[in-house]
Amino acid sequence: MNLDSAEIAVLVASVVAIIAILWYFFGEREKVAAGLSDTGVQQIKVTVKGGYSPDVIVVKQGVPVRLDFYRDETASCTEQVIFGDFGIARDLPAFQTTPIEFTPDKAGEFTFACGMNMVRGKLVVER
Ligand SMILES: [Cu+2]
Repeated sequence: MNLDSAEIAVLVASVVAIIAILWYFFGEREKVAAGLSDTGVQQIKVTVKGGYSPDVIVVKQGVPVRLDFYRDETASCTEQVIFGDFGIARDLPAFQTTPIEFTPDKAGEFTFACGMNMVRGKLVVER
């Protein structure tokens, strides 16, 4: 089989597109451990823009957590963030930092999401 350069270009573009799609759905998410502040609070900044960055946050059980959600957009989708497992629902005003503070009392993986459950992140609580 002989391929001319245009066919090769299409083939290469297709393979790149497929890899990009696989990466998008199955690639490693941005996993970040919260840092420990002087006051003993596990603190991390989360940027909200079409998603959460980082979207996998690792914390320790039984230590106070402070998640500083900075919402860098006005899209109504992300105007609320909900930690259902911890009974937290908070409005995130645009272009402001909204701290969410709680102490995770149980270990495991807990999803947090926008009010419509479309944009999601994961809080990993380690023992
Ligand atoms: Cu949404």
